[in-house]
Amino acid sequence: MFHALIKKTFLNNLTKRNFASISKPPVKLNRQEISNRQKFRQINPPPSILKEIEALGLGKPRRVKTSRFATKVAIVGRKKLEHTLGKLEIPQEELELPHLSFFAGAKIPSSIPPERVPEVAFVGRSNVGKSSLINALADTTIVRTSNKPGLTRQINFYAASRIFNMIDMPGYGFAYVKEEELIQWGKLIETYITMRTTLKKIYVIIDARHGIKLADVNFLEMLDKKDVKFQIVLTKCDMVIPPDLARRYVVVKKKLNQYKNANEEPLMVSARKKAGILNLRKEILQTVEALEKARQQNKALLIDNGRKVRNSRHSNAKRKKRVSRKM
Ligand SMILES: Nc1nc2c(ncn2[C@@H]2O[C@H](COP(=O)(O)OP(=O)(O)OP(=O)(O)O)[C@@H](O)[C@H]2O)c(=O)[nH]1
Ligand SMILES: [Mg+2]
Repeated sequence: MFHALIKKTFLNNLTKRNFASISKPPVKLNRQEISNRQKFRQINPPPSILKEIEALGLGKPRRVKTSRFATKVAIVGRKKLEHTLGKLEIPQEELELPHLSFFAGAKIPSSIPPERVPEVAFVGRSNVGKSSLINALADTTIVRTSNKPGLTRQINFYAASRIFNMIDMPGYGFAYVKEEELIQWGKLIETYITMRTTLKKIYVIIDARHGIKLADVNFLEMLDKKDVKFQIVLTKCDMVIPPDLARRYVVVKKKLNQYKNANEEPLMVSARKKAGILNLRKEILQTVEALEKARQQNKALLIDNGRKVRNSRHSNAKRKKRVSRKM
């Protein structure tokens, strides 16, 4: 009797739970999600963007199954695309940034260092890849990065050979920090942005997989209010397949129309693959008015390397001659 009662209540609970799960609202949410994705997939990006993505080596290669046990990495339709778009090459200038060194960290507005040279700052949601991008740009590893969000907890100032500064900011929209600390970060970032007269531009880093999120919108609105120029940079582009990356570019570019201080064209990069980095380097050098200096330094470097190569070849030839004479 007791057994039968337990069985009955168990069955009752089971059916109740089943009904509960059937009548749950997430089904509606799912439909919404699907339709958003469908809308995204319906975007037809212009061929010039696809060409740029392919030529810069951005975008995740699709894995194509070749046999039951092996997979071959290939960019699907690459040949077809090459056929329709022509040769996939975009000339890029081989530029290097000056040597980077850390010189100050600020947790409170009073510890922000005095203004000296032009500055560019990197801002974005936590864990989006700001610190990794600075490393890739300056071809260094001095900026600390982590796969856990919330690593950079102060404004870090890096000097690029006393010509300009690169600033690594703490991420916004990070949920696992005490509210007090979040408010403190917010104040710190806002003070720096509004007071700094040497700040030339803010690079707002956006994850190419997710696009512009609510936390980004709030930040961009603040930049517009404070009249600060900014450039959107889509990063982690190695994690999105080329057609979706092109669609993301289209969506982000359209959203930028509503901000008066935004550069019209978003840039696309991958810090991991070092793709699109040369374009961003050029943009930064132009912003801090150091492009000509960098060009001259690069020329000098090229000439130096050329001499070294010629000298070593020369000495190799001499050595060979000496050896053959001895023989
Ligand atoms: N695949 C890929 N991963 C990246 C790229 N850039 C950064 N990452 C990874 O993303 C994670 C976060 O990178 P960080 O540079 O520390 O990000 P952050 O924005 O400085 O993070 P916070 O300082 O916590 O705000 C690390 O695991 C990086 O290796 C990229 O271009 N491609
Ligand atoms: Mg960081």
